[in-house]
Amino acid sequence: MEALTQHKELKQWVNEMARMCKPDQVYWCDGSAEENERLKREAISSGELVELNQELLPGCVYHRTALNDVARTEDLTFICTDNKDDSAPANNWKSREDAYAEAREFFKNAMKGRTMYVIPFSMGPIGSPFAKYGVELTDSIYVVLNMRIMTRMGSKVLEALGANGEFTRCLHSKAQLDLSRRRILHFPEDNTIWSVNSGYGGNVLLGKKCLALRIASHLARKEGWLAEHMLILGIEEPGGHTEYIAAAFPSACGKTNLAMLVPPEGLKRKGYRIWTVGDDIAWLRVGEDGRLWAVNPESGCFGVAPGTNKKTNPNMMTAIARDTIFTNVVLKDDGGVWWEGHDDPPPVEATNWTGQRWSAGMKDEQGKAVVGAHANSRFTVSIERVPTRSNRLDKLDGVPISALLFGGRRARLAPLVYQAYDWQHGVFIAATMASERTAAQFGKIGEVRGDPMAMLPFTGYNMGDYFRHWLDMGRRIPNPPKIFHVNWFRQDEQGRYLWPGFGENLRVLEWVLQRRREEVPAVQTPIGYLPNDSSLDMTGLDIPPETMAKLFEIDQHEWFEECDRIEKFLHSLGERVPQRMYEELNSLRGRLRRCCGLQGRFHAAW
Ligand code: OXD
Ligand code: MN
Repeated sequence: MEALTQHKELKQWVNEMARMCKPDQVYWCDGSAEENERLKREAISSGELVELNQELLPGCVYHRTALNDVARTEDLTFICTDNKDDSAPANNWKSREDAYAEAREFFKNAMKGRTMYVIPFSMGPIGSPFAKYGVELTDSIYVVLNMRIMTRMGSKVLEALGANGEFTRCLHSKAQLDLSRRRILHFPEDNTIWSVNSGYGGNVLLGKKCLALRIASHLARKEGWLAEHMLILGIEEPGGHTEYIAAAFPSACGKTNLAMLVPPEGLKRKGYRIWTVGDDIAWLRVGEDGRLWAVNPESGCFGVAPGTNKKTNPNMMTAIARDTIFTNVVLKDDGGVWWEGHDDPPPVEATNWTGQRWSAGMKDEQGKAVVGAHANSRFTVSIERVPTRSNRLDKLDGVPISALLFGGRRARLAPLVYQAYDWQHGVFIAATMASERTAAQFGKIGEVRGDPMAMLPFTGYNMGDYFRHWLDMGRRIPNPPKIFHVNWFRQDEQGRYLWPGFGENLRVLEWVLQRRREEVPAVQTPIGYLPNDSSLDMTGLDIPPETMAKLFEIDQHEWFEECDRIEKFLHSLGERVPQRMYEELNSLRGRLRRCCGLQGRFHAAW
């Protein structure tokens, strides 16, 4: 197909990349439903996709990645700049020149015998002041079909680009899916991304992590806004007014579930409703009214399947009943899908994510249980299919943000919720947050790692500069959102969760909004403001006061250890970490010394 564009630079670049990758043909995607169907059929006949049972799951398909290609490979992900300090130490660094030279070898002839698809896409509503355009070249139909769900893609983006619009140059090839030659390379100085030898979503849907977080965070710093790993949620309060919050949690810590939570009975009766704006990424700008405004640059969800069911996320279960791409889950013999934590009982006749015949309870030769779905198996679905989708998804100026939440998975230490004293303290809390590693990253699951703003794997520049940018943003927002830390995952000594989570988290969000409006008092503690015993609405939730006390306990000894971890962590991020972060740490230590009782424990007034 001839390119329907007058954009000379774009055409030249496509030709140049085609000369390197040598595809048999180049195909420009128009984004139409007809094209989607045609490509889907082609992928089904080639075996790249499996058609699922169309009566059970209309419009749904199934895909398996290579066994060595199931999660983002952070160790093979690089921010490539001329000056090492502009990227390292939190990022892996390569010089621009070296990175291009090495990857050129991997891309050379990589698309022989294949088609190169040209995908023009927009992150953010087309025409919005937030929108950034990109063009991804790929030899994978799976990528084209996913990009059509996750972004606004096709001819309308070429129109918006006109003859000389700015765009991010995204090049992807599966090549041979060779792990030793896998590279996910970002060139912020050239507005370019190259990804090779992978087929896993987070590595290859280049609009998502690569553009909307790593490249966008670099652009955001230059242009005075924020690109963040945050869900965006509308909370319609009794009376019909909707407030919006954005919340950052590391991968696989429940952003998708929180973004579409179902209010518990008591709160529903009061009149609360939830509206989903986004489940993974937020772009935030200062609006003319002096508030912070957010858009979700994506148009779909690439969610983790295991654990998703009618209890944890009924809205998502409705969404993925049609027009969904399932990756690395269990394929049932009846053409349905299943994963650990699904509502249905485990299938007797099925194939697991590795393609082996499988049934629940199966053991390998060492006697270890064989899983059905990979722990990081996924579904890709349009946000349009989510019953709680907000009617402001396509609003060009987004939604105004009242509160920012940060949180991780912490079995100990962090109370259910606490509020920062002010913007700078909030930036410190966010910059020093930590979480236990999950299956979304390669590495040792469960290990606590510092993950500033949940952006450790996604900040496209020096982390110290990123903290400074956050501090500077505080000065630019006349009416800034309030900042909170939450931890839904605190456990008792037996490893049992103290808080039920999911829909019940709305009780915490209600307090957050009340605090934003300064409607309720709070207890001042060494780490921030905590709710007192009358300010969380606990109607219908039967949690003993001892458990509540544990949820809000601040253990002085553990917090001093945390301060040591924070100090080491800040040092590990290099010289550019602003002094103000160390000053906040000193103040925290001082408050802990002054405030804690004789037993070294401090309770909010539960
Ligand atoms: C994701 C991730 O896929 O954070 O959203 O890994
Ligand atoms: Mn994510």
